[in-house]
Amino acid sequence: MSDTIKILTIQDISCYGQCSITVALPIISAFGIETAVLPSAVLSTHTSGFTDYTFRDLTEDLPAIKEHWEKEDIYFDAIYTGYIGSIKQLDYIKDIIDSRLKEDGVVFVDPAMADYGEFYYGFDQEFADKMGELCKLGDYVLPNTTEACYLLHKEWKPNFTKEEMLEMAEELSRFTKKHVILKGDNHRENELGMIVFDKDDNKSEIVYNDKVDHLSHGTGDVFASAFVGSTMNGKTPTQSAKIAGEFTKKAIEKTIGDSNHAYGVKFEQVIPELYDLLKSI
Ligand code: PXL
Repeated sequence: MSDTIKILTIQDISCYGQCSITVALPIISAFGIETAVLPSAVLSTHTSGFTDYTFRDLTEDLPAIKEHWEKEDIYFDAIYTGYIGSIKQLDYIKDIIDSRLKEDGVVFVDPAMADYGEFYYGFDQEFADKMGELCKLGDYVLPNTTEACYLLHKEWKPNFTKEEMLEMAEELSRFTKKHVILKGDNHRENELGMIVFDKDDNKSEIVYNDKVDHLSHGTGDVFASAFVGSTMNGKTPTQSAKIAGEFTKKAIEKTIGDSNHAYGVKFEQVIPELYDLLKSI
């Protein structure tokens, strides 16, 4: 695995709950990649499934951190954004990409703002439209179907046909520079699909992993982190989608049956398998 790549991830710290930075930092590091973090907010827990969580908005820290990095001449090979703490941060993040990404650097945008047909608490259509502007800077954009529908101003439904998924991925091409990875293709009974759309060729491929019948939080972050790690290790988008999908599936499997674990997934227990997974695909 690579030992020279440096990436920055911008998303929240949910102190408890296995999502965002507490997932991205260990997973991307396990791929042999130096991972810097820029927290968009600090919360006591994530916002789904918990109540009365604390929320410290770090919006106004972003420009000062960027300025310090400019003085220190710190640059990144890739920037990966996830859950963002405020609409204003989307402008600050564009400035950080402009200023701190190497010339041939790549941008991953996970528009982490919604799932199962609804916005996470605090997000709305105005935020989604502005998130769409950030997506346009992305080389890889990784929405689930709910986020895709908000980006496209389309009605969400729990099940889309294969043709509808392929059409939606193509429509999302205006929200990426190169690739869309549209998650949540569930038209097959036993397999979960992802549409991997390549804007240059105007072509889609569908990558399938075995379905596991369990709902967990933070799986989008686990998937995106493994996708970033695989891609930065030279894998193609379809290979990275397969690796990230397998990794996420295995993490969910480790979690099933533990009634005290109704938040994130036990991805830590799959990290030892990462090297073999990366080699085998
Ligand atoms: O996993 C997405 C996520 C990230 N961060 C926070 C969240 C959520 C989803 O609910 O609440 C704070």
